[in-house]
Amino acid sequence: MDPEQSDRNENNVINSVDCCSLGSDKTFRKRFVYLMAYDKCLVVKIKTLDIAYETNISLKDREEQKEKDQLENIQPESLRSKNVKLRNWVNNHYALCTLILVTAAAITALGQEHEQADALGLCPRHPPRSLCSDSLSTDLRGKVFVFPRESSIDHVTLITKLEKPLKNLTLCLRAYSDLSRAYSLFSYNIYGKDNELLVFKNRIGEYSLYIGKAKVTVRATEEFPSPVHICTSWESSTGIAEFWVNGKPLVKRGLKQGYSVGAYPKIVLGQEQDSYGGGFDKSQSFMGEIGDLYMWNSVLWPEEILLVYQGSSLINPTILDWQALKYETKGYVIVKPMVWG
Ligand SMILES: [Ca+2]
Repeated sequence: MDPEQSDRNENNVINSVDCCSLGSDKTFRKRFVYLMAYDKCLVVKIKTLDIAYETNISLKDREEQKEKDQLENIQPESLRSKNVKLRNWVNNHYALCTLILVTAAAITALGQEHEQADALGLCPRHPPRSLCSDSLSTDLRGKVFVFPRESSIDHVTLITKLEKPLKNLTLCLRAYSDLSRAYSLFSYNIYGKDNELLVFKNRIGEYSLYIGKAKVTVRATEEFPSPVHICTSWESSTGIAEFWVNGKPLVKRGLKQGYSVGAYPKIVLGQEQDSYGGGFDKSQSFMGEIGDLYMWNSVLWPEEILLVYQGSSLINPTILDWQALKYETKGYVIVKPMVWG
């Protein structure tokens, strides 16, 4: 699907909830759990699910499917049928998340509005302590994600705790692909907004940067096929977008001056999102290898870009760090040594 054909798959179902936004702590003792689904807050009564909560929190991966089935059976048949989409999303990493998702599905299906949670004073002013932040990060120095086949399934989700909108950003990565068709290099959506930040390769030597659905396109001289190092930056105050390909600056463009790129992103490598964490199209998928991905909440100086291109790790990445990366792979994605960097 063309990345400009936005919002086609959007709906009001909470079809994606990040474990990072679950909270319970003190509110759990009050027999409530709140759930932040980005711009919505649901409060969930822990009642019939008490026992399930207690017994599921420390489950091992291999037991999750069994427990997930049990949890789903807690829902009445009518609710289950209403929440097919949501169930497809059930996160298989955290039993707690699974439980809350199913509970939230029930609450949503029962027609309770998220405002109720606010009315009860249970919604946090800030997103609660991240469960995901406890998940292990991996040092991928010298390694790449290999996307070995063309599909509409295979992808990597990059996990970051980005709670404030971005006024400035820089993104760098290395990619090696022999695709000559268009593909997504970096797809960043926020809840309810497609193409919030997207780096898209249209054809050989032509790259587009999308900010808040607007787009600029730049041209570079490059050999095909050959590994490429790409940095792109955007600055809200001027709207100036820059591309650097293999350490060389391309002609500057400008877009979305004064805009802020939304927080709580869903970041996907390997596929181009048309909804929040989904809406993939095989014809825009990436096939090849991606490595050395870093993202900052600032515009790097040209000297810094060159250091990054040369492989220096002096510049401390604030949003995504290849040397401490939190990610999840889905489908056929393999981590291998980088042999071409
Ligand atoms: Ca899109």
